[in-house]
Amino acid sequence: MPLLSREFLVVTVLIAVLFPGRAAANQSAKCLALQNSLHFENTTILNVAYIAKATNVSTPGICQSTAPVTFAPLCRVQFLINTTSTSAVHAEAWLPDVWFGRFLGLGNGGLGGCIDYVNLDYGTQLHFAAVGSDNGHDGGGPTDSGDADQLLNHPEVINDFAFRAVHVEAVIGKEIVRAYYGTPAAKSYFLGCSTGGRQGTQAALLFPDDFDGIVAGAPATDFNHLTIWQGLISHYVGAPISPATPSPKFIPPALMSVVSAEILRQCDALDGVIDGIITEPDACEFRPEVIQCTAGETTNCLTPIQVEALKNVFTPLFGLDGQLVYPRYAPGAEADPFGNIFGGGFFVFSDNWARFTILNVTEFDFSNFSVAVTPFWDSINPGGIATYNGDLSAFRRRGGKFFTYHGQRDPIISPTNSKRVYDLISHTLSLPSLDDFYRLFMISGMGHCDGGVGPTSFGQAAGLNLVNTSSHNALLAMVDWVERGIAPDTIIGTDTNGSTRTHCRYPMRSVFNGKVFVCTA
Ligand SMILES: *[C@@H]1O[C@H](CO)[C@@H](O)[C@H](O)[C@H]1NC(C)=O
Ligand SMILES: *[C@@H]1O[C@H](CO)[C@@H](O)[C@H](O)[C@H]1NC(C)=O
Ligand SMILES: *[C@@H]1O[C@H](CO)[C@@H](O)[C@H](O)[C@H]1NC(C)=O
Ligand SMILES: *[C@@H]1O[C@H](CO)[C@@H](O)[C@H](O)[C@H]1NC(C)=O
Ligand SMILES: *[C@@H]1O[C@H](CO)[C@@H](O)[C@H](O)[C@H]1NC(C)=O
Ligand SMILES: *[C@@H]1O[C@H](CO)[C@@H](O)[C@H](O)[C@H]1NC(C)=O
Ligand SMILES: *[C@@H]1O[C@H](CO)[C@@H](O)[C@H](O)[C@H]1NC(C)=O
Ligand SMILES: *[C@@H]1O[C@H](CO)[C@@H](O)[C@H](O)[C@H]1NC(C)=O
Ligand SMILES: [Ca+2]
Repeated sequence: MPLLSREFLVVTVLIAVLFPGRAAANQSAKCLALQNSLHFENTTILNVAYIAKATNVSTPGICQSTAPVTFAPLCRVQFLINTTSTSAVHAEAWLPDVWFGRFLGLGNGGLGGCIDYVNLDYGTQLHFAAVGSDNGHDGGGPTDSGDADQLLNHPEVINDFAFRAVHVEAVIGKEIVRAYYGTPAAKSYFLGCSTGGRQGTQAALLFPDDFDGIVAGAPATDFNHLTIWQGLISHYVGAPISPATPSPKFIPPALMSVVSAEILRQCDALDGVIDGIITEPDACEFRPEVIQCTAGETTNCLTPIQVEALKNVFTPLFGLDGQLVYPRYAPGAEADPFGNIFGGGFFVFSDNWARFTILNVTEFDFSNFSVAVTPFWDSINPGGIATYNGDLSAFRRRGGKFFTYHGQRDPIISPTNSKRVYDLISHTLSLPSLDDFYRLFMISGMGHCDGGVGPTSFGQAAGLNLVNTSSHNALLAMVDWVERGIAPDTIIGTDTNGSTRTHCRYPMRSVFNGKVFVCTA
């Protein structure tokens, strides 16, 4: 089978270049014809529009009101898949005129709920036919929890969220691509982070044929345990509080900055460079006692209760049976503002997941929340959300490739958990190294999915410092791996000022050689 439909590609590009007006007119008519020509079971074509030039299009639902389309011309198909009589997935396919024969499925974030318009645009910029869905319910902007109340007493909506939306997005999305271009996509890819990283992992486990290459960042794997842990992290520091009666465990933001400065003082230099980046937080044994208040001291220091709270934060979470529930919080990550897990309230995703899918109630008092809930949560495991299973054998057997990455300064999902998942797969498959199909890149300094400190942009999503080479771009690296058998040994991150750093794949370590960081076994 040819890797790409090169003749098709060349013809399309030539027509576009030589006869832009004429090609556009034809392409537009061809696009609009999809409104009546597409017929798939349980699927309604809601709207079809040809977007001739860079523009802002309006979006349905409550997620965003407009989305930029910088890489036009493309054909936009909005559709609805009724997955059961009580659940439905809204989705969009963006089909660029200049198509390189590749399909791209996109993931979601948090407990949402939002079509990933930003990466629909990104995918089409790189000439993929890109498809995104709302994960089965509408909601989940950057500041809310994903309108997770739509999950309450709707087990089929939970199933869409936990495993089904990305699958139907791939199945129907590929059919739309085939119908529009007259040829199926030669290769299919997935791109997502956080919940999207979990969705990519779930796809590899449950639907190994859906994607040839999966780019899954900061995966929210072992989801129930993650959610218990996040709730407890917020609880350790004093949730819930009221402004009138703050918990004595609470660490106000100004004091938290003192904690972060002390963490850097104790651990920044461990990697040989004082640069605000703790290359390997697993090597940092932070001792909060060092800044405990001495007699008469009242400012910029911790009470014994606050010291205890921080010790809990930076200790792995064990269940009442002594088994590890979830790894510890990464020292240094508390400085990243994303998610505000130390804000004093019970962490919003934990609150919503508990109420709307585990307890099935609208109100709940989390004052006494504890790790003792773990067996009960495990027994419910809504929609099979856990996504903690090392058996990727079917995905590996069919030649699938998996690129995963995790910020070492991730403030809401422990980067150590991605190592734990790597080790789980390695044990389950009896493979000491997963290099032939699964590579995990630990990104020093990076927060949740992107940002943080230092060179942390490597094409993992739109809106970053995009460099269009596979050495610097995770999605293009994946294309090289799937289509040319060239696996990424490292991924090079770029900073806003253009400086770069080579990031290493686990279990290699990032070591300073006196001049730059290099990867060593
Ligand atoms: C599309 O192209 C064909 C062949 O080049 C031409 O005959 C036809 O008129 C074009 N259609 C439109 C709508 O421009
Ligand atoms: C899209 O909207 C943004 C923000 O309002 C604006 O800066 C940009 O110019 C718009 N782009 C186009 C192509 O209209
Ligand atoms: C499909 O889902 C939509 C949105 O939830 C709903 O309005 C419609 O009635 C559903 N159609 C069927 C046939 O169930
Ligand atoms: C269509 O939906 C029904 C349930 O509403 C389901 O049984 C059937 O398998 C679906 N068809 C496809 C092709 O997914
Ligand atoms: C990256 O590639 C895309 C698609 O070819 C192109 O539109 C974009 O300008 C390129 N960006 C850079 C920074 O080279
Ligand atoms: C909540 O509903 C789920 C089914 O969606 C059920 O398995 C679970 O036991 C319920 N929780 C409680 C506390 O009853
Ligand atoms: C939490 O535990 C305390 C001490 O056992 C008890 O007094 C209180 O009522 C509990 N609160 C809730 C909401 O269960
Ligand atoms: C970019 O910024 C970093 C951090 O501020 C600094 O260490 C580095 O020297 C800068 N690089 C360039 C090329 O300006
Ligand atoms: Ca350092």
